[in-house]
Amino acid sequence: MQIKTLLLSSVFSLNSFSSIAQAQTDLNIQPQIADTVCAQLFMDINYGGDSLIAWGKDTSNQWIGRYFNDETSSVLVSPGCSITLYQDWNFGGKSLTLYGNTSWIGSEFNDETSSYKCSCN
Ligand SMILES: [Ca+2]
Repeated sequence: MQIKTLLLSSVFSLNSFSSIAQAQTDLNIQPQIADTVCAQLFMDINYGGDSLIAWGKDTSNQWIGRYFNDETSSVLVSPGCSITLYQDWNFGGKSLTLYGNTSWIGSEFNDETSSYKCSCN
């Protein structure tokens, strides 16, 4: 229970990609946590490059981490889910809400995301 709480609250607060990868590995042995993918953020257009998964039906990340900061260019959004991307950490600055898969988030928001909120029906 302690591990589940820790993963849910901190997996996207981790600063390095290696830490994120480790957390995702840990999630693989907790299938009840990994059941819902709210969205998947990609560094490149057309869902290319390294990606970051937003696990859970209602999740937020006030700091996307140094590795992913100002990198997001495309996003897969699970059916029934939506994600709001924020330009600054702690949900600050401009925002952009996506309601479905978005192969290119547009020049205005490209490489700008520093935090996000994601939820599913
Ligand atoms: Ca990018």
